[in-house]
Amino acid sequence: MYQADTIAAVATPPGEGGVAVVRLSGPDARRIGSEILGRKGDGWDSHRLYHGRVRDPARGFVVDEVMFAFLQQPKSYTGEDTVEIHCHGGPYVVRQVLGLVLAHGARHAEPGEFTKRAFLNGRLDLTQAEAVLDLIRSRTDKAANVALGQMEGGLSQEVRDLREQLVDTLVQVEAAIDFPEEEIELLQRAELARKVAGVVDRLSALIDSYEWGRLIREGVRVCIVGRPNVGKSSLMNALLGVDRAIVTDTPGTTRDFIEETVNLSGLPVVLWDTAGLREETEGVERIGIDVTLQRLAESQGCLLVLDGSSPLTGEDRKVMERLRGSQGLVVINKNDLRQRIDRAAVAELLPRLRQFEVSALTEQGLDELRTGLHDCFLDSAEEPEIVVTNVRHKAALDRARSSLAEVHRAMDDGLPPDIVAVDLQEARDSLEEIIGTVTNDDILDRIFSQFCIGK
Ligand SMILES: Nc1nc2c(ncn2[C@@H]2O[C@H](COP(=O)(O)OP(=O)(O)OP(=O)(O)O)[C@@H](O)[C@H]2O)c(=O)[nH]1
Ligand SMILES: [Mg+2]
Repeated sequence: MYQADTIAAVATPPGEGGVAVVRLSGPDARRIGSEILGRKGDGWDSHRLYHGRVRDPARGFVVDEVMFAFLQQPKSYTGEDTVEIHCHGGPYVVRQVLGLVLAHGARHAEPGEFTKRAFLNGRLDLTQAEAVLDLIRSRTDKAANVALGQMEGGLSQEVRDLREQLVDTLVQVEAAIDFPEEEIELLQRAELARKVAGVVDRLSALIDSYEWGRLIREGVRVCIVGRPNVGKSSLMNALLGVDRAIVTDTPGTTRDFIEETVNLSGLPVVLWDTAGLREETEGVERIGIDVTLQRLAESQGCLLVLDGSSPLTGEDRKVMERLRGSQGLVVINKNDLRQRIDRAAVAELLPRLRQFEVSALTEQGLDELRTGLHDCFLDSAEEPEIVVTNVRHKAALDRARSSLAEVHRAMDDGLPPDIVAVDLQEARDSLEEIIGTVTNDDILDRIFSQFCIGK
């Protein structure tokens, strides 16, 4: 499948450190190791750490005093004979050791080539190999947990299960092709349709988890909007727990937008405080309002702030008209004062947005608002059991689901079994692409080139 030569690279990051690891993998790993370590490699126990000296046999001097291990195939990361040399972590030493290894016949590894070999040797499937990269790149607990779950095979197992089900179904459909006189019976059709629907449900859960994962990684952008002086900046400060935005009783205080992130039960929310919206203003305030409108267009949701102590104004209504069709919440602020707002009128103008009564001043109602905001974007607080984070997986799952929609249509229309079979095969192929049972070199190159050298 690939050229079984011996590759080598430095597995640790560049620069100075306590230890650096030079790793070799392939059929000559043991020979090269024993040549530069000046020892007979035949007697090495696998998975044992030895003490030794790396020598340059040509020049006859010691390059470094090291620890090294021999990992006999197939019980190594790559599934091949592997030698790991732990040398002192200075650039000069590392260069010397790697230089010797290469001079003795190893080839310098390409980015991700060790992991690629692990995949090609069946040590990992494709989703697990990709999870290695995700784990290396993780920046938060949640991201690391998701990557670990995928590395341990959570996603692969689910995809394999679904594939099995499709293969079972395919067997039945193909039997109907081979024995046309026994066309798929009506009863059997219903049974097949039920099975396909079950697979579609589970595919949909995986596809939905992608959105969840994306939200957890990237957060949502929420724009705080409203007419001047309703308390947008006060609300921003209250949600952040610090006085970040300037608050005064002069309408038109906020001119530029302010961005800060709050963490709502694991959901990062990027809040934008903006200039109050009103018509017929000029100068700096007008520019601020234009910025608000632009931010509003770029946000994924809004917090519309209204002043509960005042009846709705024409300006409030204009803002509400802009928000028709937006996702978000209505915040009726200043509920520490006597309330004069007509909530029913607000509900009539923005029926889809839930209303929350708060006081940015006394912080009353803020916890409910936080929960409401969280639920508005992550309707179930439940973390999906398996989270799809990779866009390649998501695309393949989407393709599998559309093929199954075709299967349904074909069965409903009573089309012949060979047509049903083609769509089922397509769905199966899409699932196999995810785990890498069928794949092509382009995809592999694209995946593994994202890795660092030495992994
Ligand atoms: N009583 C009371 N006053 C509040 C509350 N929230 C804000 N205010 C007051 O309302 C005034 C305006 O508050 P801001 O937060 O600056 O209002 P804004 O919507 O950001 O105003 P612009 O930036 O001008 O659009 C200030 O005097 C605040 O102290 C509240 O919950 N209760
Ligand atoms: Mg303000």
